[in-house]
Amino acid sequence: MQSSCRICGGVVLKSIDLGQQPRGNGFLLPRDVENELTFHLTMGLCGSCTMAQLQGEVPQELRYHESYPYHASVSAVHREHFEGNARYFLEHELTGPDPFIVEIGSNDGVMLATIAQAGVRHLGVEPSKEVAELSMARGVRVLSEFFDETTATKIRLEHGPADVIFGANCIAHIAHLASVCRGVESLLGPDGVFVFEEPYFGAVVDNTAFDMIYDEHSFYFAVRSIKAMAERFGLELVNAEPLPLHGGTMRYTLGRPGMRTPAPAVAEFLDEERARGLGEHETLLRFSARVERIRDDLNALLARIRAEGHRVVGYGAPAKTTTVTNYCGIGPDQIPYVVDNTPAKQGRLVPGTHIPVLPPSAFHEDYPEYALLFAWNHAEEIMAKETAFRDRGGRWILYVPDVHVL
Ligand code: JHZ
Ligand code: ZN
Repeated sequence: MQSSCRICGGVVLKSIDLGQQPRGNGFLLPRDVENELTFHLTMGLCGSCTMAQLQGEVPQELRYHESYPYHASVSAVHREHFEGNARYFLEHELTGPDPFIVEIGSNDGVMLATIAQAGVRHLGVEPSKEVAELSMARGVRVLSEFFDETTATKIRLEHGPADVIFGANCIAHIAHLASVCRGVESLLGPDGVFVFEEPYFGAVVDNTAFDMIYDEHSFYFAVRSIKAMAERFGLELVNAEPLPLHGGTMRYTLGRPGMRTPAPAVAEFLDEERARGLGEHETLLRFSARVERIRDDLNALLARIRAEGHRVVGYGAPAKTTTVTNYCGIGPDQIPYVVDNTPAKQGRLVPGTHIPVLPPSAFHEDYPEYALLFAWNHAEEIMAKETAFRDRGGRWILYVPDVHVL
C-alpha cells in the first residue's frame, strides 16, 4: 500500500500493518456494539522527509467529540509535569509586557490552569467539549474549535501574536498538520516559540511500542522529520529535549529562523537517528517482525496461565489497550475485565474486543493472580500504589519491549 505524505507530498510506503481496528479511544456502551466503526490501521515512512505516519485517517470529528474520554489530569506524574511546564513558561517566555500563550489541545486544563492562576493572558483551543468544560471550571479560557490556519488567523486578529504556542500529545494527532504549521507561522510573535511534546518515534521503535499506533496518532515525530517540517513552513527547530513520559517523549522547540541559537542537542539527535537508521523502511520492517513475536508470546503466556487455572485482568485502559487487544485477538475470554481510574471509561467496553472497563475497586476487592499492565508507561506510579497486590502474590505482566512477568 502506498499513500502520499501529509507534510511534503512524498511517497509513503506501508511498513506496519495492524489489521482492522476500531478507534483507540472509542470506549463504548454495551448497547452500541452493533454500530462500531473500524478501519485498516497501517503506518509507513515518507521516502522524502522521513515523517512516520498513518496511511488512513478517521475523521477528526469522530475522534475529538463531546465525550472524548482521555483526561490528561488522571496521572499525578503528568499533573506535576504540566504544572512545571507552565511555571517554566511564566519564568522564561512570558516575561514581556502583557504576554500571551496559546495551547492547542488544552484538554482538561492540566497546563493552562497554572497560567490562568498567574493572571497571564492565555487561550486553550480544545474541540472536545467535556474536557474543555473541565478546564473552564478551573478558570481557563477556551475556544472550542479545531486549530488550523483559519483559527490561527482569527486568534491573531482578536488577541494579537502569541509569545508561546504549546501542544502536548496533540500536535502529532492532527492529520491537517500542514495547515497547523501555516497557522503557527502566522500567529507566532517575532521572538515567539512553538513548543510541543509528543511520543518520540525513536522510543516507540526501541520499546517495540506498537500499541502507540492507533487512529489518533496520525504522526510519529523524530528530530529529523520535525527539522524538515519546520524548514518547509518557515520555522527553525532550535531544541529537542527527551522526557520520560509515555515511555519516551520528545519536546521540540521551534522559533522563527535566526531568532534563537539552536541547542547542540538538535545536531546530536540528528546524528544518532541517522546512525541507527530511524528514517529507513528496513528499520520498520524489523520492528514489524518484533511485533508479531510479542503477539505470539503474549497469547502463549495467557493460554498457559489459563491452563494453570489462574486469572489475568487488565490494569489501565489507555487507548493503547485497543491496539494490543485487537491485534492480538484478546477478548473477555482471556481477560474478563480491565480496571481504570477514569470515570468516563468505567462501565464502558474496550473498543473492538469489548472487554468491560471497571473501577479499580474491582481489582482491590478480588485480587487476581496476574495483572496485564496496559498502562505500562505509568508502571512506577501504579506499582507503587498497588503494593498489596504484590504482597498477596500477584504478578504483573508487561509486553513491552517484550513479554515478561514481574
Ligand atoms: P495513558 C494518551 O494515550 C491519549 P493513552 C492520547 N491519545 C495520547 O496521544 C497519548 O496519551 C500520548 C489509567 N490509569 O496516559 C488512566 C489508572 O487507571 O497511558 C488512563 O486511562 N490508574 C492523548 O490513553 C490510562 O491508565 C493509574 O494510577 O495510551 C493511562 O493512559 C494511572 C496513572 C492511570 O494514555
Ligand atoms: Zn514527507
